[in-house]
Amino acid sequence: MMAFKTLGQFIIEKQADFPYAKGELSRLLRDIGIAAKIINREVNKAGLVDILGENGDHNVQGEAQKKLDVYADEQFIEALTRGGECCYIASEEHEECIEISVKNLASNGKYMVCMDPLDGSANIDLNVSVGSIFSIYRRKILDVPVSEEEILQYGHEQIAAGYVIYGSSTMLVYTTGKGVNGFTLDPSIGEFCLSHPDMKVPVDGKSYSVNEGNYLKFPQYIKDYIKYCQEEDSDTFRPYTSRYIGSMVADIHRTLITGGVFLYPETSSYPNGKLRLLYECNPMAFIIEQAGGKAVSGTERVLGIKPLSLHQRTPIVIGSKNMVNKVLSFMDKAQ
Ligand code: AHM
Ligand code: MG
Repeated sequence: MMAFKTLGQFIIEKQADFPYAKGELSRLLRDIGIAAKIINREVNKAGLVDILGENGDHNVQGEAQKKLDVYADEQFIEALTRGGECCYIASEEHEECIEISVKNLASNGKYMVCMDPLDGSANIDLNVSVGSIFSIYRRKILDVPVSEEEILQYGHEQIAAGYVIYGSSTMLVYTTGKGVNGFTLDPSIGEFCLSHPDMKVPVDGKSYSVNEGNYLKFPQYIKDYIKYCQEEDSDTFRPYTSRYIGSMVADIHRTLITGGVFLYPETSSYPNGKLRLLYECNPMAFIIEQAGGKAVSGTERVLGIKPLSLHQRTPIVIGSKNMVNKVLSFMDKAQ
């Protein structure tokens, strides 16, 4: 029989990497893994039961919310509440943070979680991959009540981050700042098993990923870069392939494995980009950087942006280091 390592075993083995950890972070990651399995079960049977379609509610961005978004959000909140390690949750689905605390401050959880419980929700009805994204921060001072200001930490202060992709197979990929590891769900035993140890994003790639429908709304340097991708040059393997799924998790997952660049730049309709800093861009930037890639918002490193509000957006260019640098060179030329 082949030896395999489950997510639970791996997390326990890695606990020693954290000098301050008493097992709480490990338990928190394990709880997220459990929520992911429950959401996966529901995503997989989504076509079979009456769970698809609009719920009638709208999330804080005014976008129509699907029932599965609500379900995923509830599952994460329940798992994090039950675990007791997390005291504060910022979710794409809630305007304000959710506080999980008891009166005795000393026994409150030390961790705060930012999450997009079901990213790529426009793809749910279409049997196209969707995902969940999470980001974990540690409280800096424990003996005061937790506040929104506290969760607005720099991305480089993340303790851990990860995503789950509900695709042709379901995978959980995460980092705690010591490389990136990927686990594939084996449905026959209901366990995430280590399948992609120490993931590295290739330093160069041959594909670019951007919603080209927005072309006319892009800044000139992005238009110039897209033109560069489409030009023929055998030395640099151009023209590059264009790949855009419209689920950030799926587009980043491909970028992580095969290399490439993913762009959601500022547009005339979204002057700050579309994607959210706290629970989309920061966790993905942490993972990609840990895998040897690069993530910028333009001139700035994504992980170096000071968040000012929970649902803040940022432009993002992320992926293979050389490709991101090439985009930056077009930006330099434009200035
Ligand atoms: P969501 O969190 O409401 O699902 O929106 C985020 C998604 C990302 O997954 C994806 O990269 C992007 O929106 C696609 O946007 P667009 O349709 O503008 O290309
Ligand atoms: Mg999202």
